Amino acid sequence: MTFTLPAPIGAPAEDRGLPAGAPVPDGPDGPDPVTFAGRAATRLRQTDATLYELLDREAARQNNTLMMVAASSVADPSVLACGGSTLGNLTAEGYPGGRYHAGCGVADEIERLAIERACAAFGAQDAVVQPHSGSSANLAVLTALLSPGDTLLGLDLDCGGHLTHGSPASVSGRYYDAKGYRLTPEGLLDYDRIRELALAHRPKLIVCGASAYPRSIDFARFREIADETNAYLLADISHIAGLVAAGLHPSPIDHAHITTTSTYKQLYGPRGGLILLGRDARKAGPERGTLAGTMRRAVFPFTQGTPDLASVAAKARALDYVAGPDFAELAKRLADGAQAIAERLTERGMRLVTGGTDTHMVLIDLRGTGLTGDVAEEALESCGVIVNRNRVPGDTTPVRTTSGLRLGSNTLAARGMDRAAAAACADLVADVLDALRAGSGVLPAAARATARARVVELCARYPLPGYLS
Ligand code: DSN
Repeated sequence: MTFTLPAPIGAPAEDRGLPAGAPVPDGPDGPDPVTFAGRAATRLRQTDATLYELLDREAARQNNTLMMVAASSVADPSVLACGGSTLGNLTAEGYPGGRYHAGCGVADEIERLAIERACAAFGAQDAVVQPHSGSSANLAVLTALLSPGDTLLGLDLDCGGHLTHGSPASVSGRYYDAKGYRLTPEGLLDYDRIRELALAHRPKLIVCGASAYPRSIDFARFREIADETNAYLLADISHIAGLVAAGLHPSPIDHAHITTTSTYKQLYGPRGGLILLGRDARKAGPERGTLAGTMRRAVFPFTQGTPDLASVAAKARALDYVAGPDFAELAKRLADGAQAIAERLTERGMRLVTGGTDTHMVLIDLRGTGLTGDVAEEALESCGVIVNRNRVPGDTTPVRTTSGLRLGSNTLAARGMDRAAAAACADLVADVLDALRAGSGVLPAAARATARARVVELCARYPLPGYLS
């Protein structure tokens, strides 16, 4: 099955897959004054065939593979349209009503709309919508609340924390005195131990949230610990933001002083980040003004220059969907899908970190199977199943090897997959891993061909939403 970018209005019939000379219908994919999408695609094809071909191949790859990377999702074409719009031409340093360039009247309206929608989606009091990513959002928070050398406490990277939560590989662990908390032998957060560490180290900031933790997080308990130790609490909900917005995971908005998220994972939005504030928004910040004002200054001018207004518009589009009536169904589907994957993998004899999931994420512990994460990831990719190798608690293998695989259901849910279809994806994963084990780390060609055919069939039955029709 091939997948090409849509032909523009006015393109010859044969470019649209119609018989030569057939009347060309008007369609939604032609040039328009907002994105110039069709015209832009034609210009790209005419002026840079190399790049056009690469983009076409990537579109086909996404359509014809099962994306199960927990840190990804698929944005609606209307989100992509905003990201590719003429707003990308705009330089607009500052915030609505206080820019450092002229010509920003429309941009102001768009940014205000994005803020309004972010607040509506999460029940927040205020939002900063300019961070270029979740990492940028976290680093803005850190630099606003901490001075170099100050102590922060976050989940260790190899227990599922994020680089920006104090890893020595990141500014967050290099410029600050980062202390880490770990997990119980079962892979769970140990709140009593976190409290002990907070009392011992007296961090100025406690970070909760994770990149590889499949269970619910008790944000209220974290806030109790932060209050007892006079620390700020940052909740990074990048992985679970959709479940939070849909009410399927407890919300940190009024527990954490500050909540951050990336927008391209469970919000099905563009590359980007958000800073959200709840009941502490209007309280005094560490220096002058409110905490919300501190966060705005932390993004611009402290850590970023001009915002990407096209991305801000794309966030506004995605957040409107998140706050709307259809999102609850999608969020329920992704939670159900993850449950179905966890159940089926367990039935198939796989060991899961924590034994299951409360979120979209399932972590397979490969220890004892003779496989490592890198070999399993590569074999699955060769069949069209895209996952990522991941360390598991207590892992002693190098980061590029790992003893685990991390799976997620965001994109499967967007494709409309119900529990049964998600379980079929889990069976596919289990079949490939079983065949890989039987082949002592080499996937037999017949097993690959069978798995690849099942992937193609599933992708055709559950196409990416809005892309081909
Ligand atoms: N934080 C990284 C991950 O979870 O994979 C990228 O989003």
